[in-house]
Amino acid sequence: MTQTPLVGVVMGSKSDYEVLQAAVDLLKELAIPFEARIVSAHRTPDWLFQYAEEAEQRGLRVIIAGAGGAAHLPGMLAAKTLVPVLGVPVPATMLNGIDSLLSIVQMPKGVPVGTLAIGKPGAANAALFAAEILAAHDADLRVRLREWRAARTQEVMAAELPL
Ligand code: RP5
Repeated sequence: MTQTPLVGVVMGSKSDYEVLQAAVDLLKELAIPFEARIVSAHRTPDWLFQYAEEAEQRGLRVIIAGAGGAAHLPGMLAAKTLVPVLGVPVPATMLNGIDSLLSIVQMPKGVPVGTLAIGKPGAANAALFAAEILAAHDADLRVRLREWRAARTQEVMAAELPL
């Protein structure tokens, strides 16, 4: 993408990309400028702080953060920036994402993280949520979102059961 990114997609590990790709695919489909980075809360904490501190001045309007296990990445980012953070729980351990979901959703009062569903559905919805946030000030994007929804409606209306 050559335009200034509006959405930052970050993940704790390269292994999370299998899930976060669902967000990236939708951002591409909706023609929303984005960037994607690996930012680990416990392995690259200084980079996490730098990313969060620079996010607003670089023009990011939403951050989508996915992580597995003790998933502190979204909460730590939210603690360091006023850019809205959407958290995507990644199923990465024996607990299949329940650990990540609870880590992300149970932010103490004062530092919100908008938490989505576990895995790819959550990643896709994070991108759609980001698009809705941006569409509040972007009439063209609102049209693209309406068309995207209409296409999903048409898929259901056209579906036939294998009776
Ligand atoms: C978390 O640990 C990451 O977000 C990932 O979901 C999980 C496993 O990371 P790797 O061991 O695959 O690098 O920090």
